Amino acid sequence: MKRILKAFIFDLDGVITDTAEFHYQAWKRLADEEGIPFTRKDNEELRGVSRERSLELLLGGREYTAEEKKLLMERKNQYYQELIATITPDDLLPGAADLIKNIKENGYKLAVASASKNAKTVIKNLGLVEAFDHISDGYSVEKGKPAPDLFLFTADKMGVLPESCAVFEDARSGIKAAQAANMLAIGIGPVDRVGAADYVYDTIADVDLNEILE
Ligand code: B16
Ligand code: MG
Repeated sequence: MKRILKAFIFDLDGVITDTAEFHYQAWKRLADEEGIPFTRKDNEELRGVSRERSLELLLGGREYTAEEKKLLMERKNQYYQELIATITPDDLLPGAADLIKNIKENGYKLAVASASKNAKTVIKNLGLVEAFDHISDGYSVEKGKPAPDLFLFTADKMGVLPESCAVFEDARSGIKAAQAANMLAIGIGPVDRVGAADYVYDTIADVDLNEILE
């Protein structure tokens, strides 16, 4: 059955702006201070997943108490917030602003669904607060990606059925979440990361809206 799209949901980090790099730098600073090996390749697995889960992946089974883990997450978040304070509209990924404008002008609803508790600050610094009908963030639902909850919550807020939504995602966990929500999944990035999506584009600038809407 042909899907009739009514809304587009954007992931934030790695789709609209490259905060994935800032997350990496903040985790790397923490990992270096703790003497834990952590590479850019390791960071790929942290894309789209919550801060708690990211820390578990970074610690890789090393023993820390719950209180120590809480402090480590606070420290990482402080480093991350120092980095995102420098964000301006110039930090939009090439093609993101045009795609958002194009979708809006064609009468579709638009939302952001990010796992990040810092999403609203990033969107404000990018100058995009007015661009979206709804913004879901790391405070919106209990269960993060790959669970479908964040995307289902976002569709509900827009008053649109899940099957009428398409999701732009750069993370494997995000593609899984979109598909679990019965939404059209559009992967942004390499095939080995987002190849399970219904459409795959290398970058947001390569997205062909006509192809998706055909
Ligand atoms: P925070 P997204 C995700 O955002 C990031 O991709 C992921 O790396 C990060 O751990 C997560 O947000 C939580 O972020 O620590 O700021 O709450 O890709 O879903 O927009
Ligand atoms: Mg992302």
